Amino acid sequence: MSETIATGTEHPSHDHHEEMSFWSKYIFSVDHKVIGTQYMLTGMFMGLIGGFMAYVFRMQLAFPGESVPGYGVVTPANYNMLITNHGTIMVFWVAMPVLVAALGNILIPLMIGCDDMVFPRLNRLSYQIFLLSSVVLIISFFVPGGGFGGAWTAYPPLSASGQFSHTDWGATLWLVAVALEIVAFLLGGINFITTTMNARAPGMTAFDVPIVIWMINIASILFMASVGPLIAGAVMLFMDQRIGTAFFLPSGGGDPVLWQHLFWFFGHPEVYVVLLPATGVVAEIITVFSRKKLFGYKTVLYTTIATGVLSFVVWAHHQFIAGIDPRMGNVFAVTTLLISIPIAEIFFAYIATLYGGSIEFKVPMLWALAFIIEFMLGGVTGIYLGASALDVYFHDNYFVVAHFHYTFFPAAIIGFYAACYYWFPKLVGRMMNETLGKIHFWGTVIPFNGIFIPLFFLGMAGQHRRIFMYTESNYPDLAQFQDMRVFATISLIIMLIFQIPFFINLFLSVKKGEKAPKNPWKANTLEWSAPSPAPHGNFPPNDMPRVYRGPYEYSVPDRELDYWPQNEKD
Ligand SMILES: [Cu+2]
Repeated sequence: MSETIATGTEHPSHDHHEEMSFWSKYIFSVDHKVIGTQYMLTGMFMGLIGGFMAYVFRMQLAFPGESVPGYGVVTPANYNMLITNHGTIMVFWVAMPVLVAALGNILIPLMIGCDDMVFPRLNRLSYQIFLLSSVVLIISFFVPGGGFGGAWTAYPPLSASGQFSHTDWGATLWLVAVALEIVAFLLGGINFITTTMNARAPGMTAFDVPIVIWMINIASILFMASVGPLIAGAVMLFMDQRIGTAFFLPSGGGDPVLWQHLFWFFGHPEVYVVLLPATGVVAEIITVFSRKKLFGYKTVLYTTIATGVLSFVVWAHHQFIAGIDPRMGNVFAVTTLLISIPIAEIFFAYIATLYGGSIEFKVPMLWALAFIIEFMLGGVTGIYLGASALDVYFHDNYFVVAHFHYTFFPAAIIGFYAACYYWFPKLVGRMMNETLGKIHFWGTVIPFNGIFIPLFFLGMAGQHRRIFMYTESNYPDLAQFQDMRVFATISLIIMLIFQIPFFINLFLSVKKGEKAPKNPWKANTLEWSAPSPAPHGNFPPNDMPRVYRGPYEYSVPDRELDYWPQNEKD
C-alpha cells in the first residue's frame, strides 16, 4: 500500500499524499482503505486473543486434570471469564469490525466508484472509538476481581451480582467497552448508508449497486435500528451494578427477563448484521469464478430486505423457557421458521448461479463454496431450535453451541478469508500465494467440522453449556463422552496451527507477492477499474468511473474494464 500509484501512473497530479508522514498516512489517515485495514488488523489481533481463549477452555474441557488442584487447567471462575470474553470478542471485536467495518470501509467507495466516504473524519473517529473500546476490554481482564464471567449475554442477576462471574469492575468495564464499540459502529453505519446513497458513480442506479454493498448497507440499517434497546439496557445494567438500582434484579422488584428482551431484540438481528456482508462477499466471488451473472439479482435483494425485516420479530426464540407466555412462544416459533425461507431462497439463488458455470477453484472461490456448505448446516440446525417444544430440551445445551458456531464461523471467519484472498490484490497491489492459501483453506475447514460436529452429539446426549468439567464426580452420565471432547479440542489445536500459513502468506505477499494487474480475476465491478493498489482517492480524479447504459450492452468507453451491472438482462 505504500507505493502510491506505482504502476501505470498516467495521472501524476494525484500524488498529493506522497509527502505525508507515516503517522498521517497509516495512523491518523482519513483514507477509507487505511481505516478499513486498521479495523481489519485490530479485528485479527482480537481474533488471536479470542482464539487463544478458546484453546484454553477447550483444554480444560478435554483434560480436566490437575494443573489447578481440584479443578483442571483453570478455575471455574476463570473458565467463565474465558467463555464470556471469547463470545464477546468473537462477536463484537472480530465479526463486527472485520465483516461490517473493514469490508464496508474498503468496499463501498471502491465498488460504487467514488473517491472516499462522504464523512472521512467521522470515519476516522469511528475507528478511534473502536480502538479505545478494545483497550478498555483488554484492561477489564486485569482489574482486581478479574474479567467479566457472566456469559456474553450478560443475563442479570448474574451479571449484576454472582460469585462465579467476576462482577466487580471487570463486569462494568466489559459493559463500557461494549457500549463504546456500539458507538463506533453507529458512526460507521451512518457513513456507509450516506455514502452509498449519495456518492455512487454517475449512471449507477440503485439496482446497479453490487449485491455485497446492498447487503452491507442493509446490515448497517439492521444494526442501527436494533441497538437502541441494548444501549438503554446497558445503561440500566450499569446503574444496577454501580449505583444500586434494581431494574433487572428481582431482589429489588426488577425483572431479569426485561434484560433478555432488550438484549435479544439486538442479539438476533446481530446474527444477520454479521451474516449479510459475508453472504454478499460470496455472491461477488461465485459470480466471478463461475463466469456467471448472479441468478435473480432483484430477488436476492428483496429477500435480503425481507430477512432484515423478519429478523426483528424472532428474538424471543432465545427465551422460550424463560417464562414468557407460551402463546407468545408459538408466535416466535412461527416467525423463526418463516425467516428460514428468505435465507434459503438466497442460497438457492447462489446454487443456481453456480449451475452450468465454468467454475475455477481459486482460493477465494474455495472459501465462498465452503461458506455455502457450512452455513447450510448452521441454518438447518436452527430450524430444530426454532421449534419451541424441542427448545425445552436443547435450550442452552451443546446443540445450540454447535448450531451458532455453524452460523457465525462461516460468516465471520470463512467470509473474512474469502474477502481477504479476493480483494488483497486491490489493496496491496500483489497477489497472495495460491498454494499456501489452499493449505490454509483445507487446514481450517476440515478441523472446523472436527470441532463442532461432536458438539451436536454431545448436545443431543444432554450436555449443558457453560460448565467447566464433565467428570464421573459431577456428571456421571456425560463423563463417558470424554473422547468426543478430546477430539474437538485436538481439532481446534490443528485448526489454530493451520492459521500460521495464512499469516505467513499475508505478510510475505505484502512485500514479495506476484505483482497484481488491475483486474486479476476478470471481475466486472468498478473497484477492478482502479489501479492496484488503489491510491488515496481510488480513481484518477479526472477519470472517475461512470456507468453507461446502451441499448444492448453496458460499456465504459476508454476504460480497459467494461462494467456491466450484475442485474444485466440478456
Ligand atoms: Cu436468534
